[in-house]
Amino acid sequence: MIRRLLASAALVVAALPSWAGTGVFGSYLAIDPDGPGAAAATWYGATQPGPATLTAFNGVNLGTFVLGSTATIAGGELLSWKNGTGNVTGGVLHWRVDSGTFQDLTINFTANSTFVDRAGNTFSNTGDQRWAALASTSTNFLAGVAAGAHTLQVYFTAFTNEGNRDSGSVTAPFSANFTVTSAVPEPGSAALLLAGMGLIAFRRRQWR
Ligand SMILES: [Ca+2]
Repeated sequence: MIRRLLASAALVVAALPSWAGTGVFGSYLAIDPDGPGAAAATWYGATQPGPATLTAFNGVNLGTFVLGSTATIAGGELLSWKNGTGNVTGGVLHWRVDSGTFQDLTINFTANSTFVDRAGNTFSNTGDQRWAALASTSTNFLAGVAAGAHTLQVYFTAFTNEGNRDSGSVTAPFSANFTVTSAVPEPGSAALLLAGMGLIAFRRRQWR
C-alpha cells in the first residue's frame, strides 16, 4: 500500500509543469548592397531589446539594384534566454523575396552571457545567449529577381526543448522594400546610340 502511494506521488510530481522557460528577445541582420564588392554591409534591427540605435529593418528602403547584380544577407544575430530546464538548441534566419516559401539560414551559437550584442547592449543574465555566426554570408537575395518593386522579408527562430520561439513570424515577418532596374538600355536610348554611330561613320566617309 505504501509503495502504491509512493508510486502515485511520483506520478503527480512528474505530471507537474517544470519551471522551464525559453524565449528570444533580440534579432538583427546585415545587408551587403554589392555582395563581395567594396561597399560595406549595413546592420538593421528587427527586434531591438535596447535603445533602437540601428535602423529598423521593417519598412526600410534598401535602395535600387541593377538587374543581375548581387546583394547579400551578410549577417544575422539572434538573442535568446533560458531558465530552469529550458534549453535553446539552434537559431535560424528565415528569408524570402516577395511571397512564396521562406528559405532558412542557420545562425550558430556565439556566446553565453555576459556578452555585447550587435547594437552595443550588454547582457549579463544567466541563460542569455548570443547566436551571431551566420552559416553562410553570401546568400544573394537578388538571384532570379525580375525588374520591378520587391520586398525582402525575414523572421527568426530559436529552436528549444519547449518548441520554437520566434522573432517576427511566418505570418508577420519584418519586411523591407527594394527596386530592381533593368540593365538593358531603353529602346529610345538604344536608337539614339545607333543614330549617333551612323553620323560618325557618315562624317568619316566625308573626310576621305
Ligand atoms: Ca560589399
